[in-house]
Amino acid sequence: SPQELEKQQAAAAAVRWVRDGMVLGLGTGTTSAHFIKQLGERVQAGLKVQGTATSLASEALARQLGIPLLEPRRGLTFDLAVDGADELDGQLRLIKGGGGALLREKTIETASRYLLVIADSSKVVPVLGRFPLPLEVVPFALPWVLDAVEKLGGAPVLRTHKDDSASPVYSDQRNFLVDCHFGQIPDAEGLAVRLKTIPGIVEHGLFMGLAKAAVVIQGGVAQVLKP
Ligand code: DER
Repeated sequence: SPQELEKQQAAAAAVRWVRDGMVLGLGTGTTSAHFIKQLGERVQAGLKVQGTATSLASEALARQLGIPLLEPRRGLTFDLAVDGADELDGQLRLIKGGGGALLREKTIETASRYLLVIADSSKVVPVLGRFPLPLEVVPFALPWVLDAVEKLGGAPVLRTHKDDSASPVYSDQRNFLVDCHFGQIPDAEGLAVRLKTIPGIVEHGLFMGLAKAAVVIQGGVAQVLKP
């Protein structure tokens, strides 16, 4: 599909940012999967990098492709993290978490010197919030989190599997994921602060002040966007 091609193009552009010796944060989602696959080809051709993945799924893919992986340890920082986004605005504020990996993504990307977002053109928005904001929630706290999110103006929906089991989707940390439909988020910083006061919300999908650049395919060409 055209969107899949754009994801591959964005991933290919990002691979060219990688230098020998880099310690990389490896993102999660379909665009990041293209990046990891193309990075794997360069590793097999002799590129010397190490990485830590932002999800068990990305870790398995990277391992299968022979990308040397680093376990979490004190003081570990990343030269470059490459990851997708569900939405990005003009200041490179992001909504992430569509793939359910927001906790490890925000952890790794906060420990990274440089976060490069890779995205197809459909992700660029004037105002965040059309995409429902993902939260990672401790199961015990769910009812009260749903009440609190509603009070903030978001319609919260527990993320369930789309098969007839309708069983909850679990994060890699065995927590629930809740998607909050705000429609538009005019004050993302204010909402981020309020969400952090709600007990049981482990992490939210607003990523602000983290992305230094984004490679977005526009008109079939890779554009580099900066805040
Ligand atoms: O879950 C995530 O944060 C992913 O990076 C997501 O935001 C992008 O997923 P996609 O590349 O499959 O569109």
